[in-house]
Amino acid sequence: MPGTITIAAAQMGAIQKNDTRSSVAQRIQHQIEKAASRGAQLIVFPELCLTPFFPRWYYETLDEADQWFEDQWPPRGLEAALQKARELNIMVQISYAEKTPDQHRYNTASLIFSQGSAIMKYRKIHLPGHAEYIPERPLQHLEKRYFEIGDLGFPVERLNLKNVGEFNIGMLLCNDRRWPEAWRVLGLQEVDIVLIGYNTPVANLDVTHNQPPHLKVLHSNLSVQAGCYQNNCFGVSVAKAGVEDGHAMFGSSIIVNPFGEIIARSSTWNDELIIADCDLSLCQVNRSSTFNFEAHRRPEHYQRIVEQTGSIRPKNTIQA
Ligand code: CDV
Repeated sequence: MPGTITIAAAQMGAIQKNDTRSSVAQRIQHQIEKAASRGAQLIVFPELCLTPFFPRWYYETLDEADQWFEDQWPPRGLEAALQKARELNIMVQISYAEKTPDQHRYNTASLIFSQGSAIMKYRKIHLPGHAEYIPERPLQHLEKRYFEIGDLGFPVERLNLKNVGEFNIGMLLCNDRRWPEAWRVLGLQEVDIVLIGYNTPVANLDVTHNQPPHLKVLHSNLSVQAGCYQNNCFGVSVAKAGVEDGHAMFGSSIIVNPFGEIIARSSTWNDELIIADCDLSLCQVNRSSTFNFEAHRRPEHYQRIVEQTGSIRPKNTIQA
């Protein structure tokens, strides 16, 4: 049975268009040092933590958007921060726009193990928004233009960490957290900790319905709390927050336990560290009772989940 791991969620305030990479790298290094000094063994940064959330801007060609992509490892300017993490023996998850040597572009998260040599990678699967400029939208969300759908599935790796023991870790990125299928694929691999970075605007993306900001936070928390409870895992859900290029993002980073309870939450829209001691033995409680998948799941009745994408209403109407 694994023990307790101390995890830091490093919420980041806005990154503006003109911010230099070295200033962003310094912010990241500062949080790594602070987290390590508070005993954290793992620190998690938000989605696209090296750049502004550039999919809100329309570029006619992909080449023009390439200024926001990383085509090398480690990403430009991060060498010192990652070296510091190695010295401090802390695992780091960063997320960034990735351009591969064969010209594929992904919205990617990488977990760098404490020894610094090995990484685990996830490429975002649920890409929200649209691929073309839509003039009537108050805010563009062009992830479908700039990124391909992740090609790695939802991987879970088994790690062995000194003083903690063996545990299983997986990742999601932003919109993925709203999809129960993504969580369940991780849950079916006995994931103990799910790392999630996000950029979620306060403004409405749906022009047909005006959702008040408090619902945005509710839906974000609801998704992570349900995902953790139903899949017996901790969730570390980390925001890019604050006003970026005039657009507010609601922040509200949280760490959630396997009972669905929020055990740490951010209170600002700035760079802010929240830390929790996560007792991984708690993952076994419902894994061996309410959510013992082997005993209780009925996959023979779940075909629609994998065979169908859109919803289909019943054929016949009953006069009631
Ligand atoms: N970066 C994201 O994936 N953001 C979405 C927005 C578009 C709603 C999210 O689900 O938070």
